[in-house]
Amino acid sequence: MLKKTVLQKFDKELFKNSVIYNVKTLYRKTLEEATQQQIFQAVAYAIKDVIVDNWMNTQKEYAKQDPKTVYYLSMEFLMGRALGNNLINLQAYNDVAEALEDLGIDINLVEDQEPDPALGNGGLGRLAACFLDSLTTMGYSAYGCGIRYRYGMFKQEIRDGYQIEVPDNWLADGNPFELRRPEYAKEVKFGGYVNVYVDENGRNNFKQEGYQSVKAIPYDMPIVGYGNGIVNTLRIWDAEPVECFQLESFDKGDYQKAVEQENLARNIVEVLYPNDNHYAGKELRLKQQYFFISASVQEAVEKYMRKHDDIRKFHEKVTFQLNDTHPTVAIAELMRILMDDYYLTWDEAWAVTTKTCAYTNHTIMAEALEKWPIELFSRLLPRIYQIVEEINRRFIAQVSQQYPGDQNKIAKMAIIYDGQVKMAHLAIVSGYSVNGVARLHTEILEKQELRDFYEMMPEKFNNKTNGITQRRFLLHGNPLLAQWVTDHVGNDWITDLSKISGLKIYAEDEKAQQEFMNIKYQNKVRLARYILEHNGVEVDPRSIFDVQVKRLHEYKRQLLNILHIMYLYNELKNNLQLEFYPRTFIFGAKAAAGYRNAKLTIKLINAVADVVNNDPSIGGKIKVVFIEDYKVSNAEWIFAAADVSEQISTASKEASGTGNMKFMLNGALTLGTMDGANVEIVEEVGMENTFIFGLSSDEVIRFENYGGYNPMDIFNNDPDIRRVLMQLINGTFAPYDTELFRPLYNSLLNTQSTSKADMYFILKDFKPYAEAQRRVEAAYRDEANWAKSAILNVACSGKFSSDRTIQEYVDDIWHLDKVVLPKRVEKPKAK
Ligand code: T68
Repeated sequence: MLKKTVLQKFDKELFKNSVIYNVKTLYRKTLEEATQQQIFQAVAYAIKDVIVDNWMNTQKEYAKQDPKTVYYLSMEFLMGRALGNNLINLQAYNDVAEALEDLGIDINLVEDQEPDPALGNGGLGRLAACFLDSLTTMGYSAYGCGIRYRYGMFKQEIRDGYQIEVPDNWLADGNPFELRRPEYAKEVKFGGYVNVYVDENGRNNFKQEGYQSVKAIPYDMPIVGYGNGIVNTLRIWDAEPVECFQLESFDKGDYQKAVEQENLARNIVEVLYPNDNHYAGKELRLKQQYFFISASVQEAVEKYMRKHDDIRKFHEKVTFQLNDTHPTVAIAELMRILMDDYYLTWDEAWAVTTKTCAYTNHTIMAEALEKWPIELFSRLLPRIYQIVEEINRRFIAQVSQQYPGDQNKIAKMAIIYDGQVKMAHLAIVSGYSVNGVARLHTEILEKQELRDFYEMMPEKFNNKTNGITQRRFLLHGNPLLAQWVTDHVGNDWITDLSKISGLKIYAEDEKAQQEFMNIKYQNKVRLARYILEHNGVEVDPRSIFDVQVKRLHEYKRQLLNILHIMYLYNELKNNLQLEFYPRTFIFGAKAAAGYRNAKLTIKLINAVADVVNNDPSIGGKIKVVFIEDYKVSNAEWIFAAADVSEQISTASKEASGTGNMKFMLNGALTLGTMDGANVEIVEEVGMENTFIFGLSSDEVIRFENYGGYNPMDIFNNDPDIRRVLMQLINGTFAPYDTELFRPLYNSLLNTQSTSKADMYFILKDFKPYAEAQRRVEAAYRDEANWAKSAILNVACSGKFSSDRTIQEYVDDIWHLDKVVLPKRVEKPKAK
């Protein structure tokens, strides 16, 4: 057991004493007197103590071995709770559970006390968290760099069927795992103007003057590798006012400025923007971006220079991965530091920058593309804007040379055009790698969305299909199935998910099938209990659990799902004797606060739930549940309990999806379109173990290019669909306000001022979806065959580990060195 040699042995008695001691010194209480929250804090500090030793040791080793380091720059890290995950990765979960039991404490209750850090919206933020787990487990030197938002993603409450956003004060009780590092504070400058001075060497020196500044203070969170003693760092920046202005100095005219700076600092990290796949163009958002990027890039350069003397070789030891365009100002910030602080020439700085920065694209949705108005960008970041202008000028010269006389190329490709700064163009032109997040998505980027760039610089483009960490989403989230997998194939899958393919030989084994279905049943019971406690709805764990959990967005088509439920309900009401396998439809989704149709869809789901769940005539055959406040911690339980995984986005719109992989790993069968990573899931597990339906991405794109289709034809010719649509506006589900759902009806049938009717092809895909749902029901009736498919899904999920994804990033893009810690020699204890 190599693992035991690098880890300090878990000492149960020591741990128990440490918890008791922490409760005493933190709260002046005994264990019996302490609240649950206080016990959580005491346990977390006891664990942190162990982690910090490994953390120091890792960083010492990095200093010695000097490996190349990736800085994963991201506005979002959707970490989820740390305690359980840290225990899993320390391989101490069971030991700690036992030790706590000795003290009369239930580890589940302790875990449940931790606020769920939600510094992200959805897939993009959670991907960043999975990547940190994989990087660390695989022994790569990495920093996550982000923002310590005071308020993360809002908490969702459902009142009268509507979503209410409640602020998420996740730091209210303090965060036991973080460390404040004021010694690494950085100054970040906004506004003012740029002056040029010629220095004694005849060089132009650019100086930003008349600016406001903010102090960035880093907070470090440990990222624990699985069983290898390695601990990387998530560094999130808090903002504080700079101290140099005293309020007494107002008589010097600085008072106003001091107050403004104070407000700037207060506002900048206040809250995460709760929009996914949508760009709102808010000034404060650009401030957030530059704030954390400037601080992170400054620190990366300083750290490098503490050990090296030639900044021209920066890219040999450091790489920046830009998680979408949100951190793209890093390009200009690095150029600025190299030229203004280290006196590199433009060409020298450009040579370093273009070998340091790499960009990941996460969406082709037009409304998500970041385009900042020049006026705003140049006012807020005057020096950065100058640099972007120069990058643009040189790039346009290059385009003109390659495509002489082609003004259209310039119009399409310029970084600055039409009064806007296009961040994706800046990232592509200045980076050494551009990647999509699933094969289909990368193909669409190359052939459609970024075609001009792909033609000009094909060598930069590559695919990195997303992945998820099996440590959180199976080992921690589904302990029963994890143990069952280990019993059958050993435990290597924990760090090498390809090993899970060993399960294939059990797919047709009757005993294995029964054990699998029994575990699924127990997980459904666990979720049913959660639903009863949190929603007051009773659901039958013997029914099919059909689940769609993800952000609410029109392209993800929760509306298709609920319209189909309305249709099923009509079918049942028409014929109460209908053969119908009981089904529980489970939804979980947050809608961006200002997204009208998304919020109305939540109301519709709850309105349908109200009617269907309370109609005794259908004998409980359909239940509809909307799980409030979908987040990482309840997600783990939901995946574990799912039979059917709804992945029904309009083909071409979902870049990858990662929930689809979490369901698969937990043995749910995918009901989906050929979109994003679904394509690769089907390729791994076989069409026959999934339920695929609907338009292909090529068909969708063809319709889009030729002006869409006419949903009225479907409305007129299909009485089932017509009935469902009429129920949106005749009060069936809103008798008190028949007009309530009119906007949804209109989005499907009427061309809106800004969009086409049924932009997401819901009516076009409706009948194929209903047909696929019939296949699901038929398949579930054959329990042995269902179990076989479910086991095969688990067995074929190996590709979707983020360990595989990270290894591809390392091999093709980052070229990091693998770090192995020297084995610790355990001193023999004196008798
Ligand atoms: C998601 N994007 C993709 N964006 O939609 C999903 N956007 O297909 C993919 O699997 C995932 O990224 C990981 O690659 C997002 O989650 C956002 O959350 C977001 C946030 C801010 C602004 C724009």
